[in-house]
Amino acid sequence: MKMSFRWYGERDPISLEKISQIPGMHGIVSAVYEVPVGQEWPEERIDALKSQAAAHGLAFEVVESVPVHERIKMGAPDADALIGVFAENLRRLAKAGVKVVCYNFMPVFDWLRSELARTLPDGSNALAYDEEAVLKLDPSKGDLSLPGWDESYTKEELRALLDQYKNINDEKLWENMERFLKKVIPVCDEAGIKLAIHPDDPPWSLFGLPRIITGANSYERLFSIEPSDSNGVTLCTGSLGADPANDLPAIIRKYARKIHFVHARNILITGGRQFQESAHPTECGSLDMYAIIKALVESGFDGYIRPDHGRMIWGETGKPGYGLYDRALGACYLSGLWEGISKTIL
Ligand code: DNO
Repeated sequence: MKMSFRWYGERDPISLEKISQIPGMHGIVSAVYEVPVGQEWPEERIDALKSQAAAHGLAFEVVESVPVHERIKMGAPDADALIGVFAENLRRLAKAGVKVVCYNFMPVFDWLRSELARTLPDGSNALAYDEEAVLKLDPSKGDLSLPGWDESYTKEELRALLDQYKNINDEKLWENMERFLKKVIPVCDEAGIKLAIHPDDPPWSLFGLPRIITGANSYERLFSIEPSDSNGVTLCTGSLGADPANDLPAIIRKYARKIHFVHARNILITGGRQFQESAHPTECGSLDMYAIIKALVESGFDGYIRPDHGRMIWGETGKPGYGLYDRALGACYLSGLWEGISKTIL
């Protein structure tokens, strides 16, 4: 297991020095965030990330994310050219020593929450999701401002995009994904990259948009498109776990070979389609983090793992979900679980 930490590049208020001081930290998870989606990443920018990380004793072997252009997801006429750009970025990343590339196939929105800073009884705050509140929002009116997704759309562009998706149902989105995977997985096989799709978050459809990576059934279909292990997943416990039907330890045991990257976070389910992000330990949320880590250890997982979506504690402010303190505590807790479990059972 290689413990990692997301770093948003030079604009990230959390320095590489601070990340390197977290015990047991192997490397960073980053990306060339400043290049617009659909364009090639300059090799100098990739190399710069690598050498910045190395200067702090950190590896740069995981990219999150190479974004998939909406026109690829829509199956537009220029999709093939855009898939070509995606593939070229994979080749360049492989050349710089990157091993795993995370991506997602969620139309328009990435992860979605109704609150970015819900105050918790202990005075900390966390991201929260309440379906009723989300459905009252009208994204085309600019009601939504989320830290996870591309905020560069104007209201008009967003409205046009939502309109274009009106003709795309789950089946069509699967077809477009198939077209994408058939082209990029052979490139991954050749270059030595493991592609790792992030599940939809939350794992169900919203605003009438199709969403297809939601649980074990989606994984069956995904792997049947391209059986190569390069066609793998980012197992995000908090995303899949928001749907109690997803038995995470069972999913891990069944698809271990396909899991290249883990986002290990806990959530507290507060009602039907309602949850808030909690601290990482089992006792703080609804997910059994011990059982999740045990399943990974017992399956021989030796990929990358990172804490995810910390609360804001000790007065910290910053990018919601991506402060230093709670994620650092999470990393230590996960490493502790890992050591305890592996020394007991192996
Ligand atoms: C949220 C993240 C997601 C993730 C992308 C992967 O915190 O887990 O934004 O990076 O969905 O493509």
